[in-house]
Amino acid sequence: MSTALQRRLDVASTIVEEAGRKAMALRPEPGAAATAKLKGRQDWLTEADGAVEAFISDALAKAFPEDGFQGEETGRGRTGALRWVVDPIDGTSNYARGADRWCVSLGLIEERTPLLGVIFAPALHETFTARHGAGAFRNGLPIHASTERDLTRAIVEVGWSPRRPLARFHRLLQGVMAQGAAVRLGGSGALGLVDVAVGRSDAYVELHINLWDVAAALAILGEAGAWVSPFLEGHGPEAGNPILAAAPGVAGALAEAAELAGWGA
Ligand code: LIP
Repeated sequence: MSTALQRRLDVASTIVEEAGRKAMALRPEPGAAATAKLKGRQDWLTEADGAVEAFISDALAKAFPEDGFQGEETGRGRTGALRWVVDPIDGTSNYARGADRWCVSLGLIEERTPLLGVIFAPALHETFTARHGAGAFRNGLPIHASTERDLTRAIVEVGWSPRRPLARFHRLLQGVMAQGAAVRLGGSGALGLVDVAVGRSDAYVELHINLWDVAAALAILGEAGAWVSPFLEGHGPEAGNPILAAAPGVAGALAEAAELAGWGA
């Protein structure tokens, strides 16, 4: 299976790199008149979302016709024992304004096991990859979650969306900050999660996130030695779940603070 998986990782990396180039070519200029549309409150859709997802879906259908496919914009297109899951532009609110913090995220899962992930941030010149059992990498170099054990020294990103009540977000933020952590909010869940994998931050927590946002990052986090909440259990694959990814040394204290804030309620 590892040879077949490695071939899938190699092909996926080539497809995502080309997809990233297409997205860069379509990115609005900073300060340009907004051309993006709203799918819902603060939930943006650009021309690139559809074009990039279609490109990735078609390329995977040609390379691995037996595999399933699910995209943020088109849903469950194809079924198969292995399922590719794509967020064509993660961090769309940033992308739509010409900012750099966005990425193309492509993961492969089998039932509830993350098998591989490719996350390409073209404007940041970074590619994150991982294959189950074979390590996690940033631009081809091995990465590992941080060894931080003290939340008063930690950096924690708290993801936000209107998908959960604002009061609960405030409680979560307060719970994390009361532990002494410095808080970030970057607008791309996938990049916030790989920051944990590479050790640039010590945790990412969000009240609700979707499968396409995390499918690639779950494989990368697992291979980078991060602690990750059981996102794929329950209704995670179908309806999303909360997520906490953390350096092992701060995971317990942060999970306790998040629980107290009612993160999983
Ligand atoms: C984003 C997620 C992020 C969430 C944002 C948005 P998108 O995905 O990565 O976790 O907080 O609201 O959902 O919409 O940029 O693909």
